[in-house]
Amino acid sequence: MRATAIFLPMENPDKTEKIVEARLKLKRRFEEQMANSPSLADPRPQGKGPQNRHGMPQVPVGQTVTAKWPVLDLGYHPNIPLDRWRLIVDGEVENPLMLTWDQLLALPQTDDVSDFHCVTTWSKLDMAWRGVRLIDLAVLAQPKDTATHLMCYGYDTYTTNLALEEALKPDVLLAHTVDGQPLPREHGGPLRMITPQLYAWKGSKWIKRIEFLPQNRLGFWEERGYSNTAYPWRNDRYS
Ligand SMILES: Nc1nc2c(c(=O)[nH]1)N[C@H]1C(S)=C(S)[C@@H](COP(=O)(O)O)O[C@H]1N2
Ligand SMILES: [Mo]
Repeated sequence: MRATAIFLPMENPDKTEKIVEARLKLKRRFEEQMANSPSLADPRPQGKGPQNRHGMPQVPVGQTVTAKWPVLDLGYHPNIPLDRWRLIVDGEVENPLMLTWDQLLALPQTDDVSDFHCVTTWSKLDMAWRGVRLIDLAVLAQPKDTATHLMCYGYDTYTTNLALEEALKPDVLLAHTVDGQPLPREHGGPLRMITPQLYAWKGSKWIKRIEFLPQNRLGFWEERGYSNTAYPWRNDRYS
């Protein structure tokens, strides 16, 4: 992997303006697709319970609410000391990035409460996350117009793919804190992605690299028969 120079917008006011422009452009490009996506606009979403903040039934079809937080992964929990931790953003972008932990924490931080739906049928509601919105990082890397998807890589060799209209939603976070505590290692700490509007396997624990792609490519579970799209309110588990 190439190690590339990174600039952070707060270090350079000229570039800040460019970033603001890039953010608007990116938002506009996916706005319509996002608004019409199944987890926001399905006319017949499947599930039960009161509505979630997007008007979907709180508990998607086939899911059971759990108070516990099960651990699900490939069985290897990488240990990444913060001084050696790096996050790479590359691929179909104008400005590839490699961030240190301090640089990640210097980016705008977002708090959000969202639900977590695991394809193995448990859902954990109202999880309080803190981290960096993926879109806030994406605008710094400036995805090219040809970018359509992402591949996310974990330090444990996991991969998972996402369409950009899902990945750039405002509730998709690179989270380092949950319920006010540092994200535990077994849940993907120091940093993981969360995708509240898709099944949770789309959020890589121990995230290490985000590669923008000019076309879709399948990740670890997607290659093994899991759905490409993973919409919880459509019972969209397998392909
Ligand atoms: N790096 C990595 N991320 C991963 C996985 C994995 O094996 N490795 N498993 C996925 C699956 S299948 C699920 S359900 C969630 C589980 O997250 P949790 O263990 O924090 O509940 O993480 C997802 N992200
Ligand atoms: Mo899973």
